[in-house]
Amino acid sequence: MNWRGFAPPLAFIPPLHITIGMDRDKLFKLLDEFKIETPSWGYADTGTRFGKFLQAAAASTIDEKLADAGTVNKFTGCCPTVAVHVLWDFSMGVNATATADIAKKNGLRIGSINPNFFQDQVYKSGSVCNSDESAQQHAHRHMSDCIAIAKAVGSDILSLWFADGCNYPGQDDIVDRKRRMHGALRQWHSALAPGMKMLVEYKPFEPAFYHTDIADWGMAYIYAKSAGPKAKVLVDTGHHYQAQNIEQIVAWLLDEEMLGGFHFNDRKYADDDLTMGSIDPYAVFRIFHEIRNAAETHGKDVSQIAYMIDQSHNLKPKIEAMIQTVTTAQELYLKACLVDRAKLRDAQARQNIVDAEECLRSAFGADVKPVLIEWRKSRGMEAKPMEAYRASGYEARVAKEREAARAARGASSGSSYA
Ligand SMILES: [Mn+2]
Repeated sequence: MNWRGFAPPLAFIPPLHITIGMDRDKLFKLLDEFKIETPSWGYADTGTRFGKFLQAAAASTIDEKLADAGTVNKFTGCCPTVAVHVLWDFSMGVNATATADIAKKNGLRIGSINPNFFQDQVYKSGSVCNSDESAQQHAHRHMSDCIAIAKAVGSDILSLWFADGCNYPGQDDIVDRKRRMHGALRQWHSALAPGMKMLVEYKPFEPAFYHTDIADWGMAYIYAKSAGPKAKVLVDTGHHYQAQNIEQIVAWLLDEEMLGGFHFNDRKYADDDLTMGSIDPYAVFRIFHEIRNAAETHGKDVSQIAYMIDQSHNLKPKIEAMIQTVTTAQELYLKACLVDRAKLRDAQARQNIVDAEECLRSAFGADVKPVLIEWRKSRGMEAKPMEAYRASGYEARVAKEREAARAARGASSGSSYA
């Protein structure tokens, strides 16, 4: 018998509170509250600027994307909302509430509304930062549509990312562009419905390769702060330079009460859109640790943080990749919940660096899979989401249906940002 075949008799398995040193009900409650939004574009065929590899089971229509998102939620139990990209998911003039109804039929709600300020020809020199007023007006009209859609589908988050920037020194005046962005964000903030919030995402480069108008968290913070109290910063984990200490940014934003949410993904080189935790899971753990630390040590309200996935699974099967991401997020979050904060504070007070670091390392090294299995069973879910999804035969079934539907439409692929 090898170790993989070894299983101790049931009676010898110690109770959870002994194995993990924390109250089971508290952990289960933390898991209940940990919701992750999946993106509609993560279910469609996407690719790089070099090419796109099509998958038979990929979703093309918003109905198909919502069916896929509903499937991920069914097997993971923690993805009740779906982010939408307005021009990819809604036709202007089409009743948005019909889309909300389809979401509901799939056990979901429409989550964050993501405007598209980058694909129309008019945006060649940017959207609201563009010196050409017709481009600015085009962006303003699009934003009005987005706010109307948000109201119609009952969404409370507008998630803003801009491709605005310059490719060459001297191309435009950096300060003029900053002021244009300030003006647009203030104007939109005042148009938000009560209870709605506006998240401002940053990215250092791409598609602009000289300067980006919201290049880092400091700029996003300044823009959000000046727009008003409903504006917060969105941290996309892939939108940082190499070696950037992301958890420090998160800790600062939490302490300043300016952290709005996350776009989860991993990266090796730039904005690679890889699966969360595939390159550096300890970095994700450290981010979650700062969030739990803000809540438990510093008394901050972290309940309103929007956890969202922003990944392009252009080689992996899309639903499997999403389930893999969600369960990875749950595992890393749970590990961060296990950090013994009293012990950590004590080690910090004694200035015992090794003891302090070990508080993090031992939590990161804990095997939390049994806890997740027990939590899922207690909530009436499948113990192992990936296995259960594969056994369901969903992918093969929709691949057949969607190939036929595409052939009938005369289309070879669906929406994409590639
Ligand atoms: Mn993003």
